[in-house]
Amino acid sequence: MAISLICPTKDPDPWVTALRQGDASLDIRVWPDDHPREQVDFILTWAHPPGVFQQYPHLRVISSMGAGVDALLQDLDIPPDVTIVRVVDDALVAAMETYAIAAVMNHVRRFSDYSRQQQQQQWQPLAALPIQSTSIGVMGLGQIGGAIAQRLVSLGFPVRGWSRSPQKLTSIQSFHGDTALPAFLAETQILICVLPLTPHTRHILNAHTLAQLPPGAYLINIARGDHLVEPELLTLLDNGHLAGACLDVFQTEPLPQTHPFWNHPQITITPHIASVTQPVSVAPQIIDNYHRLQSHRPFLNPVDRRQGY
Ligand code: OXD
Repeated sequence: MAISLICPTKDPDPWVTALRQGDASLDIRVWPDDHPREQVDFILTWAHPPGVFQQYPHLRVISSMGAGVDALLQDLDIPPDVTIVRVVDDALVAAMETYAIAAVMNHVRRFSDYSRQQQQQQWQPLAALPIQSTSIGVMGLGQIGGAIAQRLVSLGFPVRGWSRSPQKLTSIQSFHGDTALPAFLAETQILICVLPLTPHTRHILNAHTLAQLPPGAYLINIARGDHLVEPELLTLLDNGHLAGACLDVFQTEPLPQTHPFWNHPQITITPHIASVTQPVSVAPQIIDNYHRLQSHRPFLNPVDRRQGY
């Protein structure tokens, strides 16, 4: 049986190399090259064209190249008996942590303000936000959100977390469920979104929820563009309720040239780089899952399709 790589927005070569280094006997094919689709039982994918999996009659497992599986779960053509697995990777978590810390520190030490001042050749010291009293709220307390929250605690920030189901994390004030969301937001001065994208969390960052943050709050979104209602963020920035936002993810990527975020003075944009999965780092778990399929053993990191992560 064979593995097919379907990743139209990524270069497949480093993936093929990493997989072959891990197991030289693997039969690896790259979509859309001509290959017998009926021999493929395992697909490794990112940003797949909708409907493409229907070409594979003997498909058994789809592995995401990244932590997020929202694009796969939105594809209603994937038969229910096909298992979806994702990668869980310490390097990926560490990259998300450093991005979150950089975005938080950029805000509390006013680097965006200084960058604006530099353009005006303005020498004007500004007060930094005090770490001990700037409360950070992390939305999503899974592996990534939990690690980010703990790192921010270790830097001295008061940290609170919100998740769908109850989570207990040392030194983090935890909230869960819809009813606790207003209390969580009310005292969050820097909001970091790392939620999985599900029907429940789509558009969770909207005018109603963002207005519940205290005046002068700051938003960091490193989850998915569809968590945020983009025009409503602009309203909250332009009416002065929010101080700014740092966004790594967008409803449309790459961000269209005409998008109003590009020139907004209070928005920092990065091109979906908070974490980029390294093939060599995750190839062993992908190969392991491929062997588990062949030997009918339980998979690593299977996705619960009902929960959405
Ligand atoms: C991921 C991503 O989900 O890169 O891994 O967004």
